[in-house]
Amino acid sequence: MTPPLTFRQLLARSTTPIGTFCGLGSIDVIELVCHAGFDFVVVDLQHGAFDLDGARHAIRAIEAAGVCPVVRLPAGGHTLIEPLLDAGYSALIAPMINTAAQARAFVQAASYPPRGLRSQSSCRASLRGGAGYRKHVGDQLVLLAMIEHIDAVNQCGSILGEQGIDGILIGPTDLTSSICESSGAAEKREQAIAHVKTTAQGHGSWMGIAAATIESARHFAADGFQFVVYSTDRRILQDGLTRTIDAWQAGAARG
Ligand code: 3PY
Ligand code: MG
Repeated sequence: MTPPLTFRQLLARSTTPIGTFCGLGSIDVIELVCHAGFDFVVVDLQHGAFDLDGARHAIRAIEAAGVCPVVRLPAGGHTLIEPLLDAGYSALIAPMINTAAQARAFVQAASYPPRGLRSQSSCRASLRGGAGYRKHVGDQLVLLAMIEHIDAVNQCGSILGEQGIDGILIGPTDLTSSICESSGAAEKREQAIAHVKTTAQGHGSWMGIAAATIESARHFAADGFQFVVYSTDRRILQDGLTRTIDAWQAGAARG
């Protein structure tokens, strides 16, 4: 079996990769998402039902389906970084990174010395990576800081300046809620997104964004974002169920 593309390999293709957040905690749902054709799956430990053990099962299912596994950590959940890397995840998203110091702590937890504090052990990742694992793990590792607070927008230059941060993922929902304005929040959010985008481009960093609709996902891809995370497994399922029952009820009303 050919191994799935890594996140770096996905980003090197000419088409914009699309993933979704999976938080329902179900390996069956993850398999459905993979077989639907998503390029990557984000196992969501921030808002989802997965624990470490669930995330360890999830990576096996995602890889077996030939899809790229990514994990979103809980906010401030750096103690999980080591076991998630040991389990074989090599693309990590840290939510709510608002300062350069938080970005540095993220990089340190994910890196072996001398850059970081990751401890060495034989693990699933080293078994698969072979003898050179420790030396080469950095070539595959992708660390993405979520920019989803207006403070993070103001600090995004220094966040992206931290060595080891490969890129950012904008979280428009939390970003909007951090813009404490009753009017003009949408315009401020657009300005904030444009500022982050220009800054990321200036740093040569990867930039992705969470999109609530497929139309906005397309818009962001056309606008230069290099990856999009569309919706969540929960919402996609809910939309499908709602559409189904709406169609049934529309027919019942006629019949
Ligand atoms: C946000 O938009 O805040 C997100 O975290 C996307 O999941
Ligand atoms: Mg968020």
